[in-house]
Amino acid sequence: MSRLIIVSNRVAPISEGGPAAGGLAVGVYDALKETGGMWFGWSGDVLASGQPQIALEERGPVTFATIGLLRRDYDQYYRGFSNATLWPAFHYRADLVQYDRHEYEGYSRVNAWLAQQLVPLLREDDVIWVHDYHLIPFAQALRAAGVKNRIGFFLHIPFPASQVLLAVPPHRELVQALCAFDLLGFQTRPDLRAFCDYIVNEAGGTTALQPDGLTRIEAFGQTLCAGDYPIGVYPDEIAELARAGERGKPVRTLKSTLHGRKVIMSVDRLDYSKGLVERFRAFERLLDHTPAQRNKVSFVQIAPPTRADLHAYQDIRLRLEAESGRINGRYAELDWTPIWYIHRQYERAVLAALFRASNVGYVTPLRDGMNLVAKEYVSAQDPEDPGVLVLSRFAGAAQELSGALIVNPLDIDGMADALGTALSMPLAERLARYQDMMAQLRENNVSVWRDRFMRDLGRVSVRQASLPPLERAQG
Ligand code: GDG
Repeated sequence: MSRLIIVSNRVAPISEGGPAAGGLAVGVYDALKETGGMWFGWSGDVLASGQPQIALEERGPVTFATIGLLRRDYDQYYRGFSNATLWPAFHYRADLVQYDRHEYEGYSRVNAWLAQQLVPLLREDDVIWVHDYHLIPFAQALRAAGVKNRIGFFLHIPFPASQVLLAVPPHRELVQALCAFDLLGFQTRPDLRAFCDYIVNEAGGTTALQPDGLTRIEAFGQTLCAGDYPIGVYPDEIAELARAGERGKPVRTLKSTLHGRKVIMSVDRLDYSKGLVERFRAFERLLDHTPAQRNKVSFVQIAPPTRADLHAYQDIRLRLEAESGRINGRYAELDWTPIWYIHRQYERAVLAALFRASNVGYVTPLRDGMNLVAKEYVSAQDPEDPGVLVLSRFAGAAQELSGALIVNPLDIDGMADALGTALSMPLAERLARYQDMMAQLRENNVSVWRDRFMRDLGRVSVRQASLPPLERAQG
């Protein structure tokens, strides 16, 4: 059987309770620990000088192959082009896009270097699955090094509309690089459509939907396939974690502090794409418009630090601190704090238990590839007495979780209304919505996501070699 080789920017440090904050780490680790294989990528170390060396570590069925980055590479490839150019652009924040040609050169250079590090570890029949925006040129780099294996790519974040992508100066080179993969996976159909739109209208290529549901793409002299593969979770595993934590200390502390008040819960990396400021304001609006909710509900926002050495992230942190202080200053009483803003990380089991103990899951990103927190929140609920999910229409998860109260995160009044509706929703309706969403989560769990992608990757390369040229193009 061929080995699965996962390549991602960061190989997550895995502790007993699974990986820490970050959706890619959670999803990929869950997918890999079942099949076994190798996970290759950056160790998280930044070296001042020297020659970074690969470290290999076996943990059960998974081999972790990690390597440090030199300071300049970290600055250009990771902090620079990946996170100050691609991340904002792909989340529709053209206003935050910074571009520096040297950083882009660093991005390309580090991709080529990482690919060269991987080559000696590869076997002929390995299947390589590359993840996310840091590694767009990775297949091109592997091919240049003579690698003939099947190579797939999954984008965890949105693929932006062409007019937004054009804000990234080397947009054409990036899309051309994507076309060196055998299979491209996107989180949702709208992301796949956005990619196809670029291929047809900007790159002069063709796309055609095949009977098997994959989209065949011809562009830049390459033929490849693309599809949508919404990432999932293991809902029953999360439910079990949440149930086990029901009587644990964090939940007891929460409950004793709340004195029977309701609780709205949010968990996000502290990222400007997550819509935190708008979310705080909508909670304030709920208190403004519904005096009966004052002193009856608290909003807990857990927001572990992330990319704290980037200016845009320091800025969102300051804004949130100001907003939570301002709102608490307006409404807090001696015995009640409206917003608990907690800038630290918790264990996965604690989060699951807190989700279960809360009445509303409040997940309102401005843009999100999928958003696993939304899926984890639903999974963690008590099946007899579930909470309500309030979910942004701009999270990929909204394409699947129709049992949520879907909101526009820019509509502060609309979000405040949805919070009010969620807090007073009768049990029968909560049950119906929960059951609907749980059925969906079970049907498309993270193994299904992985298996669909791997099955298609196994098919495409064989077929691409034998297919006749496209007869009919579609946008
Ligand atoms: C990217 C895409 C896509 C959060 N705080 C803590 C913690 N977390 C965990 C959550 C969840 C994960 O991190 C976050 O995943 P999300 O999906 O919500 O968001 P991103 O990190 O932006 O992930 C996203 C995802 O990739 C997967 O494809 O869904 O759209 O942006 O699992 O529970 N975990 C722990 N402590 C925390 O304090 N242990």
